[in-house]
Amino acid sequence: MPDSSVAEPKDSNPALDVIVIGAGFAGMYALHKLRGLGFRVRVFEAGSGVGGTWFWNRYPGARCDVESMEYSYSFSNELQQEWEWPERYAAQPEILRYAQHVAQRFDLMRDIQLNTRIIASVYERNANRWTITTDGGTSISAPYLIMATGNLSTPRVPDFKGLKSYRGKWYHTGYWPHEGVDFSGLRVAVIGTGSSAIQAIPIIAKQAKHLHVFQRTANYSVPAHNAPLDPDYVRRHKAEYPQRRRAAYDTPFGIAGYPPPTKPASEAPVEERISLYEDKWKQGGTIGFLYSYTDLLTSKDANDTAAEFVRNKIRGIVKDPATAELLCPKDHPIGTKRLCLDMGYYETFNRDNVTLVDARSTPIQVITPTGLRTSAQDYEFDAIVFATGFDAMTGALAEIDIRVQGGTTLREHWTAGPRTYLGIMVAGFPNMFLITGPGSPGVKSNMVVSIEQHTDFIADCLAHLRARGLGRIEAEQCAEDGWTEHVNDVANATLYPQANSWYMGANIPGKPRIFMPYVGGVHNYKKKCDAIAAGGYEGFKLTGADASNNVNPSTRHTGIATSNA
Ligand code: N01
Repeated sequence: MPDSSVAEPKDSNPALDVIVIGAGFAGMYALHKLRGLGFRVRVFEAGSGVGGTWFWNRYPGARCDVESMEYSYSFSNELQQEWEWPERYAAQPEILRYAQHVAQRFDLMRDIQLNTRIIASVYERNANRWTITTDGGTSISAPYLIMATGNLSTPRVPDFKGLKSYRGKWYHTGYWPHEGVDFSGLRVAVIGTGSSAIQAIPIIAKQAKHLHVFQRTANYSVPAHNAPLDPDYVRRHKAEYPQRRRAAYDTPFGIAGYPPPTKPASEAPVEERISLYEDKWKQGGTIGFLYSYTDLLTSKDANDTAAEFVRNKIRGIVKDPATAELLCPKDHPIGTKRLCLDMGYYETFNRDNVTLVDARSTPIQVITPTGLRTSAQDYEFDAIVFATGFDAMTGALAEIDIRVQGGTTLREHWTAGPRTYLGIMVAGFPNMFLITGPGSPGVKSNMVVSIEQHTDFIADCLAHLRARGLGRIEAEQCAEDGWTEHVNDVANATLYPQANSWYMGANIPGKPRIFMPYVGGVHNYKKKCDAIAAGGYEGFKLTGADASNNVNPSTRHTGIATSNA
């Protein structure tokens, strides 16, 4: 638990160069990378262990939708050669085990403080330092602050009336009990049909006496066809790792090995299209499916061909025609909400103990002591699972009172929606970096690839400042304005804004509707970042060391030290 015995704020570790908030994949790599460059770094993590998303999301069936050979760090060839992924798509316990292994292998834990939630961070311009405050009242300061707080780390339970009165057990998928939950013999409700629900429902259905699924918006899902990894495939993949990792940066999603589409759907005859979609369905996976044609995410007509293919699959799998039709998504183009990946989701609705409830036409009105009431009827449940998502991308940052002393707060700066330069810095907030922040391709890419690329950019930038005796970097307002406009322009040229997705902030009442991720692709984004760095950090203002910010002088002017990877 956080140290609540400390009454007065005090600086418990004055000799730091960089504070990192969050010990998920981003915070762990930031620590490793910056430590390798000689920076003195400390990471603060709210959870009692490392792993971020994979520490918290322990719901049944939790699994990554990027193949495990790709969803892994590339910074250490030894690590990627040694680690054995058992399955095509790794399950949460396996990914958590990997995160713990990385923490141990690279001796990270000595600089990670667990069980410590950061509630405030304040930048003092004269001192050129960020001071963070923990929920135990301790203050720590350093010249640089890195927010590795994650994009899907603020679970959201809708503001249902009556929840406090509920006498059964309730859970949120993003905040799952470590000891697991046994639903055997219970009457269970799952509310929501996003990626989390679609993974959890088939498993919960096998345990529960009866499962009711409350669906407000039907979602598209493609099969994972998960299976144990073939040792020959793994051997070949590992032999090609260096080329594959490089190639990932030349792709829109940061994942190599999927041949990019070469023609628009409009140019393909109907039979050819169906045959290609059929092949992709048989192969499984979301990237392959969306990579069928060049225009699936830019042309509604093209998109309709893929959407109708999936709807026909649902109609073929689900035996009851009314249930099948209710499961067919019709209100948004396929891929504009995160395309889901499942293991027997639609098939689950053929079970006698599973009922689909239309929470759009008969909305949930209140949680009762014994269950819930919709506009149509009362239901009784022993357990309710909220698979209702997250305050995505900005939620974790908004929970911290981030401000510049005598100036504005981040919440104020983002009143009309998040604005960043490259998703990495915010104008008016010097020396504070975001890893995969809004305006970056992060959530629209293989997260681990984007995390490594962002962290490398930030680390190079800090080494650049140090080598020149500089102490402060801030994004210029015009650079932030230009980038934010570019992010919007790129999104508006696609179908993405047509969905009420968390990418748009649409799942949180009152949240500004602005498309938050950069969908120009990892390839274009990385080229832009590389050019900016090579040009001396265009769009950033780098200023002098008069701030005397105490960046570890032993490594000053030495350039980039060798990493111990
Ligand atoms: O959350 P979501 P999630 N009454 O926001 C419904 C990543 N992820 O946790 O669409 C009734 O997608 C809501 O309905 P609607 C992935 O990026 C990855 O599932 O707003 N229903 C929706 O159906 C993913 O996109 C993996 O109409 C209500 C659901 O709750 C992201 O996390 C696995 C409601 C929320 O879906 C979030 O996924 C899991 C209400 N009042 C997650 N309020 C993999 O790697 C909300 N809903 C595979």
